[in-house]
Amino acid sequence: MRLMPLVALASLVVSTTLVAATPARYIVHFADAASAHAAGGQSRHARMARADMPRHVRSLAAGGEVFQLASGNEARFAAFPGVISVEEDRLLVPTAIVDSLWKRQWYMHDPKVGVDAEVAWKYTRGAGAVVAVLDTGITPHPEFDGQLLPGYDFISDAAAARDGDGRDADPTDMGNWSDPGDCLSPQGKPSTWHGTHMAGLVVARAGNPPGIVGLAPEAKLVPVRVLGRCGGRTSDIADAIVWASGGDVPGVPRIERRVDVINLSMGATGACGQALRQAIEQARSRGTVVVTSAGNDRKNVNTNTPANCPGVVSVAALGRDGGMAPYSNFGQQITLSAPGGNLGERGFDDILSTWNTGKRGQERSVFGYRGGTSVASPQVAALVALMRSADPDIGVDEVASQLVDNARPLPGRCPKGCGAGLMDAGATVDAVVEDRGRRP
Ligand SMILES: [Ca+2]
Ligand SMILES: [Ca+2]
Ligand SMILES: [Ca+2]
Repeated sequence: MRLMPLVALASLVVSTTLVAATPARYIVHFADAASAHAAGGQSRHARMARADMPRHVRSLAAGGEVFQLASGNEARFAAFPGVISVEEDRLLVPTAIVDSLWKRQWYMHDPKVGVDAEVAWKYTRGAGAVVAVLDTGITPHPEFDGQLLPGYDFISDAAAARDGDGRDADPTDMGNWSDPGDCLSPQGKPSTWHGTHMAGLVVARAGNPPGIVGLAPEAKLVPVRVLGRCGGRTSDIADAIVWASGGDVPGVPRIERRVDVINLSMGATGACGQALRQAIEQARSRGTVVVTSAGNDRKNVNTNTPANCPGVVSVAALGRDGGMAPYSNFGQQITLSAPGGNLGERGFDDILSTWNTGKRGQERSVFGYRGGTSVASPQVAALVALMRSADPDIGVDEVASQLVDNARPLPGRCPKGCGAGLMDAGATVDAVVEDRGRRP
């Protein structure tokens, strides 16, 4: 993983670009003021006889005369004496403020292995849709300013939560570092800021601040904290799924509106238990799509839960070459795949998103690369947000079938099963918009 401190980012660049406009106006340059004057008079006289002659508009301060003329009649200027040159009075538009790390977000725009974000953005950037990320919580980051809705902290064990109490309304990520001997592991590990990385992939702001942009930058994100020290309990995760999808959880105020999609970039070995099964089925019945990572165990996905739960959209990871990433789970229960990176061989082949420098507690907000099926899943969740923004009435099963029907054939190899192929945001949103138009 590589860190890119915020301070190293180049300043905001706003430049202008020349673009060709409908050439209805021209700037004509004359050899001398007398010729210019004569041309102005000539055009007035000529127009009394013929409406398609140039009309003088004004003189420019630095030289040149502006004329209006029907497009394609430029030859009319030849009748003027002393003309040196004629140029279109072209329209200039501000260049979009580009996120300075956009080029490094290959997973969004690479023609072969990217998800085709820009085609989807012709229709929508996610306005009106809401995504819940159930994860380690959230850290403050300039890319999240104005992007978050109130979340909740479902970790009921204060020791795992590290915030001094059980469930509460503050989903701030307190860090999930472990000391040697913790979590049945001899080695200690630094905090992962996993939820922060997931959130950026969905809703990092377009343009300002000029870092990255999420796939659904006009959607809103509900940060829900369920993973703490050594992970998260099924019981807390099941309650959080019910809550985010608009259901009642005793002792927790109901969410203002059910989210369109829940992202679960998490897993454990084993069958799908009844608690998660019921929570997911309830969420689906209320109209919330559940997207999960397939897991990074190089195994059949049917060994990993919740990716093996009925009704979920389960997402395998592709490497930089567009084939199945070597760490990814696979198999018949994969719905589709998304870019997940190569896991660290070369940092920039992984997935860039929002991050924090703290080894234990939070420190500075930065950007960092991570790989895994974890980072593949929220890209699909963000696409679901775009779909719901394009068509708020699209149902849970229709979302899944559109994702599948519009996935691209894999650019690389996946003999063991990567579902329908590579998620294609452009083709999928295009299809949703078309179908919406057909609905009576
Ligand atoms: Ca707490
Ligand atoms: Ca808390
Ligand atoms: Ca940004």
